[in-house]
Amino acid sequence: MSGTTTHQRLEPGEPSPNVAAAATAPADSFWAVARSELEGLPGGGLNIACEAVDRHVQAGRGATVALRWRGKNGERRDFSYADLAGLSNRFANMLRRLGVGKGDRVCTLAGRIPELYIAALGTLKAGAVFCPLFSAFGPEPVRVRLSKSRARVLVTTALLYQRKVQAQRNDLPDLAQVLLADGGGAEPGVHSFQALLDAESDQFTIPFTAPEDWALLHFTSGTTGTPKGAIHVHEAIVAHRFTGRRVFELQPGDIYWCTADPGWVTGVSYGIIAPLACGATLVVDEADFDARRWYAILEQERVNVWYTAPTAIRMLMRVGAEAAQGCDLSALRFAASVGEPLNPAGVLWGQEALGRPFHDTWWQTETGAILIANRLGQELRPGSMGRPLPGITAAIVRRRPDGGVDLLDAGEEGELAVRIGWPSLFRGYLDDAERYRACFADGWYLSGDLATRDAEGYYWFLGRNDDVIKSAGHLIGPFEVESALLQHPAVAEAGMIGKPDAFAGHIIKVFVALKPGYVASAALHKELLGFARTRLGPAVAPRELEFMADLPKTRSGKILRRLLRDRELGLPLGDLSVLDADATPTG
Ligand code: 6R9
Repeated sequence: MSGTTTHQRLEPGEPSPNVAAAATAPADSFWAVARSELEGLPGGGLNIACEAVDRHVQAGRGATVALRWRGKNGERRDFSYADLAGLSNRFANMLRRLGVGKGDRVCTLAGRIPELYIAALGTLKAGAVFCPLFSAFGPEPVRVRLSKSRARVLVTTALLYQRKVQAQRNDLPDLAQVLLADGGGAEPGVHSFQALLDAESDQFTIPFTAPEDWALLHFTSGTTGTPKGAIHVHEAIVAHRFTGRRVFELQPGDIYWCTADPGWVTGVSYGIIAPLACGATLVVDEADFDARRWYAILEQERVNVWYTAPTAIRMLMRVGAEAAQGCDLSALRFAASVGEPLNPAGVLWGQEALGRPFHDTWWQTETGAILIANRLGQELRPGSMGRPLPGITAAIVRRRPDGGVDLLDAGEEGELAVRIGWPSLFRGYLDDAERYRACFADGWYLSGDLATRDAEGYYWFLGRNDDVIKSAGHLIGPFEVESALLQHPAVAEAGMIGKPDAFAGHIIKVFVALKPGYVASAALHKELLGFARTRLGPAVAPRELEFMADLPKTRSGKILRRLLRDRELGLPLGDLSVLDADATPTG
């Protein structure tokens, strides 16, 4: 079970504070028009999977390929919209048989395998909440997320189950069923995904799901505390589809490839939902980054629209534009990027290598969909994230001590804020109403990103105002990393920073103070890095570790990670008045 909480708990379907405000926001009529383009369910209901899959079958597009899967070892499987409708119906029937229904959480822990996509859509059809976990997480982040989400069902593979979940089943009393994509288990409650699906009918009537019913749960990180579960509702599909059409200009039949893993928000909003909602063919590559493979996919699949990330772009740049030479990329109409700052060189390199510049886009787990972008047909400003989409009002603000915000002028640096009232704004952090409320002031959602706006309304990213980092595009919070190290008997204190890296953007570095009786040594250094990696998994593991006598802290005992970072980077150390006098950094 997740730990007890003192915070107010939102229940599925319960209106959250911003919803009422959203109804009166000026942008509302705009979104009402976007909403009217959707199919909906009888009686005013809305269901993401209906819009993403079933409506295309009903419109006679059932034979169009919805998902083209390319396996690690060269396998290829095509799933038409009709196939996907039938398979997700089977999954929804199976959930019903298992007693899993409205508001229940269904998690996946898997690479990019077809079962994940079937589970996601089937979960949404059943009115349950889809919660993806990244397959490169170690046992610790997996347990925390399964526990916090109170997952009833987990879809995974035999290997991932055995490595990351099995030993922790006793700590997960809510997890009643585990479905293995690659076979069954002798263990009770562990089933073969395929066998269960085969036993079900491919006909299913989606039960009524209200637009405000919970649909997606995405864990994300902040500076403090365990990961936060950002809740999205079925209404979010309005923004998914709208941005698919207005940013990517996706039409039925287009070939679209998003390289993001569905373990993170981009891989769900734009790696499953938006392209399907637009009737496109979604290309899914199971394999990890490989420049030649990627160019071959762009060429062979005749990809029209490509959505990737700065880390991948930097890796392609390293291999050199020559690798793309001789590839026929003439089908590519639009290339875009998200997740980290994309510098002008990356934008222009796209033009050189692919014949298309990369268009930067900005959004977050909490915003659910792209809000700011460089769009086709508008002037592209390399290095800028672009301009707010129609229906979105953004601003640069400064928080006032009284809890309100002041709007700043063009050219001034401040926090990027967005006027509430768009459909995919998150509706809460699971079990944490207080942290949710702290994201809003005076009718604005405060992003935590620092930026400026130029005279023409383009937004320019400056950094974050917290201690969270992006490593290879993955958002990582210090609490999780430091907590894992603190489990080692030798560790008294740990502080995480992001250290700039030419490819990953940042790598994780930790500073460690040892308990009395322990002595820093090369052997302990190696042991601690290995200890962290075993628990956290490769995606979240620190790459560098440094011993310190004491970590710099505020008088109230909070570790000053910014000071650690500035010191590491040789930057001026700024205002040290908050420092605890006994804990000035050594060395
Ligand atoms: C979609 C996603 C959100 C954070 C965000 C910001 C960073 C996203 C960016 C960008 C610079 C861009 N970020 N897009 N930074 N330029 N175009 O990535 O969601 O994982 O929640 O991360 O990513 O710092 O606040 P999420």
